[in-house]
Amino acid sequence: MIEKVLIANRGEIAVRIMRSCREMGIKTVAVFSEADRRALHVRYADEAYFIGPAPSNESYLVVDKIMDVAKQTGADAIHPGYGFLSENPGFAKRVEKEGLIFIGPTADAISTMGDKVTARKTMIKAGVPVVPGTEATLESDEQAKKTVKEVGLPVMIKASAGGGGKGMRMVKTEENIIPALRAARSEAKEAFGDDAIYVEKYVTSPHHIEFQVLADTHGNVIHLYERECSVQRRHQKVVEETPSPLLRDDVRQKMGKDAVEAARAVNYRGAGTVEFIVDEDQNYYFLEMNTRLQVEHPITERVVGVDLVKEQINIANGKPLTYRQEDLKQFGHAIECRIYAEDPNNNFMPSPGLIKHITEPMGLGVRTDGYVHEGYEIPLYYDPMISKLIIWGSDRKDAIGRMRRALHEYKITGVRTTIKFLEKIMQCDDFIKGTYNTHFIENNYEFLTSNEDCDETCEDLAVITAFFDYISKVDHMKSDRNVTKLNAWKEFGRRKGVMRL
Ligand code: MV4
Repeated sequence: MIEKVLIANRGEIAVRIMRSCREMGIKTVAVFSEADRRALHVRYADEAYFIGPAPSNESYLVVDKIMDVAKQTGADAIHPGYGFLSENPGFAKRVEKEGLIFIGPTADAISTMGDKVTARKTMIKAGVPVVPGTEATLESDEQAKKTVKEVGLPVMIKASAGGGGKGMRMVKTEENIIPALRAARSEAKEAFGDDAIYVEKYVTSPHHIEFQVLADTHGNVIHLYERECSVQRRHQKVVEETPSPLLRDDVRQKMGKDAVEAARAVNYRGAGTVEFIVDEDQNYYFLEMNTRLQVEHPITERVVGVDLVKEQINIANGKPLTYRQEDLKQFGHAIECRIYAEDPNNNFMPSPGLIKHITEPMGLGVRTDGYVHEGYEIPLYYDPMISKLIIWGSDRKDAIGRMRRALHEYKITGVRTTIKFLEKIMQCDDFIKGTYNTHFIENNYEFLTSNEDCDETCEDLAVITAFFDYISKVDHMKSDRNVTKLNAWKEFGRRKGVMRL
């Protein structure tokens, strides 16, 4: 039985994993880089060890260093979180070779799903629908041209080693086939050291809908329903929700069964996500499988009522799943907003730096998974995500209302954030109607970024707001004079249209 887990990650997900470990009475070991000495995951863990300089290829990605800490601390398992080493089959293999438990799938399942052409072949064999296209990689230019014509324009040319939109080219016209193929090849070679390319029919105005699955080592596989992830910007998810607002229930049931089949086809173990692309008529096609815990997993936890990290650990302990498919229902509605240290008014430039003030939302139906605090400096070396705001409501309308309220309460100063941008999304007709697809952000860009008040003045006023928030909480400062002052500031802020008290 697992008694001590090393978490080979940082940030909110490291803390998230440690929380479940603590609830289960499992000891935790953190690893940290130079940039993370003061980070929350270091303080939260029972033990923490330094593993090197800030760049992740000198710390969080160095397998030898992580294995050394695991062995020296007597950890019996390693949880990789997401990103970093989580989908590295060599790492999974190494952990098991050294007699430790990898909290995740087998190296074989990671490899099969990591190679998109192999994954497609495996799905075709398992009877899971894939986007019409090639079963093999494209070889010569002549063969590529012929294949594209068979599939029919427009097409997507994709890198087999890719995924998440990397090494992908859309082709609309015949004369673009060869240039797109060359571009995708060299990009893939550069990024993955593998220039294998395949082709799929282009699906117009698609939805991205993914299914959460859990598989134990006794042959039980279940799905925990879907997450609608169509609100994306440059292949980075911004908002996710469950249930999907437009998925028909008959389609949902079939997709769930196919997600389970996809997992079975690779002898899956642990938590995984099967991504589908869904067209306007709700035809769905397997796109890829993510063989890890995902950023957006909390919305599933909330609506289905399952702690996914606990399930991962139970599975790693060789226990059977705690739930049967027929026990699982979707209850209410959950939405996640990702809060990034990025500037929406400057093309989402990362905005690392010192957090001067932070007030996080609280109350009924609110969960924040984060790791920053006042005085913390967001390093520029890693993903700029600050936190995830996860809201539950009895239905979608209730959840949107609560998300707007929670975003209104959320105050961060010192760095630029995407909070106001997210508030705009929650006010956007296309989002409220629930009819949006993957083009949502580009289709509504003007509306979503029309925030004249995200400048220095706003920043100053937010600090003042935070100050008055504070004095209104402290009893001895609640003199009549201060209340009058507070109201004057509120009025000033309202007139400028920036005060959010
Ligand atoms: C596609 C597609 C249309 N047709 N494949 C983007 C990320 C990667 N996982 C696959 N992606 C796409 N593949 C075919 N055959 C459109 C996209 C796509 C997309 C998919 C999901 C969410 C957002 C997206 C944004 C642009 C393109």
